[in-house]
Amino acid sequence: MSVKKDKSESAKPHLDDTAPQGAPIKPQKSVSPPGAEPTAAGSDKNPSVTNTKLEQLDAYREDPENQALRTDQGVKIADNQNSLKAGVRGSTLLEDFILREKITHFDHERIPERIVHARGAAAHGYFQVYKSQQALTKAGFLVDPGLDTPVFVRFSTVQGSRGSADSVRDIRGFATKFYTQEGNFDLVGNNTPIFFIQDAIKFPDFVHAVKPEPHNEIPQGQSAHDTFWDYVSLQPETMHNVMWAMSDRGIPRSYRMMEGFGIHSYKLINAEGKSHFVRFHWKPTCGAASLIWDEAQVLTGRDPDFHRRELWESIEAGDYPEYELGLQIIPEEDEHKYDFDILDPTKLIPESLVPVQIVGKMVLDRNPDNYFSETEQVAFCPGNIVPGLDFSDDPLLQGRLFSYLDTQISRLGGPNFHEIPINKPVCPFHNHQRDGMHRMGISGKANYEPNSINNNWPRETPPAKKDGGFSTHAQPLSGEKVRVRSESFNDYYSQPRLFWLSQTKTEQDHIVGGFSFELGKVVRPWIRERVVDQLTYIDHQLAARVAENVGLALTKEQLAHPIPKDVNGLKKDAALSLYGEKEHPVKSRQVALLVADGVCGESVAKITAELNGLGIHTKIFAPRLGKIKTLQGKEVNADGTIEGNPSVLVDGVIVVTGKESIEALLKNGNAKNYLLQAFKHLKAIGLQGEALKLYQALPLPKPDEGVLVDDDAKKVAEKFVTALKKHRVWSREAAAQEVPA
Ligand code: HDE
Repeated sequence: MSVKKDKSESAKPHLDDTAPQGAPIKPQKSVSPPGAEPTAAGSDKNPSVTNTKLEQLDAYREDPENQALRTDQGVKIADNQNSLKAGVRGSTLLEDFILREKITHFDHERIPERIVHARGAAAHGYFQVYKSQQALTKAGFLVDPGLDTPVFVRFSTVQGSRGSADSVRDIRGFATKFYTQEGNFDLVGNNTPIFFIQDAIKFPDFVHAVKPEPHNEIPQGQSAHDTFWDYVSLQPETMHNVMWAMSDRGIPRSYRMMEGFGIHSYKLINAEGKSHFVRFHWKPTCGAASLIWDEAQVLTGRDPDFHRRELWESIEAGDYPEYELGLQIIPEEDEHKYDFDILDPTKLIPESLVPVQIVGKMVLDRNPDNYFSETEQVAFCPGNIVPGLDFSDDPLLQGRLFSYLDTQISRLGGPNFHEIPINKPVCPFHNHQRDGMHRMGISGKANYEPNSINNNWPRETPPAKKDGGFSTHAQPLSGEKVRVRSESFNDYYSQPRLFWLSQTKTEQDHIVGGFSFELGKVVRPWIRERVVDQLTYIDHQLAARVAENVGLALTKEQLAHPIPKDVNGLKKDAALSLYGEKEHPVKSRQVALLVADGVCGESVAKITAELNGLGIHTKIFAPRLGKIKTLQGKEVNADGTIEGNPSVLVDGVIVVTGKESIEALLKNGNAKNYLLQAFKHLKAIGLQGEALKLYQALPLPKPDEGVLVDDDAKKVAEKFVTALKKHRVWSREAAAQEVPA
């Protein structure tokens, strides 16, 4: 782990205004537009961004420059084009060791994909605590603000295979490996604060139900099918997480605009041995935001790598994704204070009951060099913790402690996967585990303990306030050995109702839409009926609206189902809503400028400067690539074609004035479709001067509050930014339904 040396004022950057005063956080490097240059491996593109983990990986990086092509045994190869044959047109000889080695290796290139979370993308970075949390924990990475702890973070979808699309409706994984000085800590979370089931023994059932159906392996990357909804309707504990999945949380705008949650209650243990329960949160500094459902579906075809690409390109551009670590702390004596059980992973702890304390920041500042070596081979295990942390008795977490280590053994081919470079701790590790497939380390003479032939090395370290051995928190236990579910886990509906009531009207509409779409794909009518029945226990209006959309009506008995009680007196919790009245940060948003020959170049420059000044990325798209002639007789460079960069890839669009340019765009179907889709997906549309004509030529309603019209370039940009801060033009939703894009 590297120790930050520069604590000077200049190390405190303007971009870190979210950090408390005095927090020593690294400055970001200057930003260039994402995707502006060819992409490259992280070490080529960002060699100056490094940390102890990346330095450790340097030892394994291969550099083939000026090197001869050789076999795996080091023999130089003279001909890599032709196999060895018996005569010029004869059969291939078994003797050809070069061919056999090459083909054999190729034949074994694939490893099993992850059973869940197979599709993912990852990045390197670092974590720094703002202020010592020593009152709560002795874990060094949470105590010493002078340390930047290397991290590797993998984001994922759950249901789809490795090649599935990014923008599907699904839960997202958010797994962080902290390479601390005291060993690896893996915080393997999701983008929702709760899970579908309460007990690990149900996980295989749940996953079988959500994965593609067994007979035809349909559908890919979606829960919209019979077996998922059959299971959900029969297992009401799933309803809370299902509500989140059907909401906009199920279709995040990007990984950098997504919250992360450790879900389970863990424990923090301080140097005096005192324990507090904790729930971990990641809060993105860009704010959390989502896609629109139609947009998400279009994106699966237009750019299946949408989230992966955005993550990669932002890091290359130097616009690093950042997340603050938040803790919800529950003193041990408050364990039973709530209407729900804090050991139940289907329950969140409302932030208005236990506020999230922001304690540090994680910055993702370097891309991997090799997808397979790093992103695919990284092995997260919730069982990887360090002194100062401990597990709770959450029965889902307890099962996970077993499952992850176990799954890596078949996925990565043996018990030595911790020796794969990406998985290795950055601190030394020695023990008496020996042999097994793919053993890399060359171990010393004694392979047992105690021993006298090597002076009993490596030796145990007793627990200590600092740098001690791991000791499990001494938790008093009582009770009988039983196979039961605690009664305190029984309320399945109060929290889904709290979630529902905390949403804006727009968000509620989207939840109704989510359920209706998915149930619309369910073929067996009794499954649809049972899901609607479940919803009546959460909220009658929600159930009635979904019922209507799937051709059902609520019965008298269903309308008599009791309304669940408030959660600790709470009817709403603002933190559960993505949108509310919140203003969204505009930094890192992507905006398209549509141009053609004859565009006003001065306007392009002014709009670009205005937006870039706020950290917004702009791209110029035209009917063709190359230099576009401006009104002023100069040229602007097109970053891409309108056809190849449709509006679903950006957060908003500005059409720049210029008589000839607009006339050309009026003849361009892709440009017209750009505005139609931007309108349909509730995006801000800037129309400068002549550009209004393009809008007026389309079957669109009169400009609304999200269609910003002005002759002046600077003014149109300013108005546009005001609309962008709302993320979407929510007031347009009804009108957008009628747009046939
Ligand atoms: Fe996982 N989960 N899970 N899970 N999970 C896996 O481990 C499992 C659960 C999560 O980017 C697998 O290495 C069981 C909750 C993420 O590599 C597997 C149970 C949460 C990732 C597995 C759960 C998660 C996984 C598949 C119930 C959120 C991807 C491959 C007891 C807190 C990590 C692998 C990555 C991956 C098992 C429940 C999140 C099969 C048995 C709850 C983010 O071991």
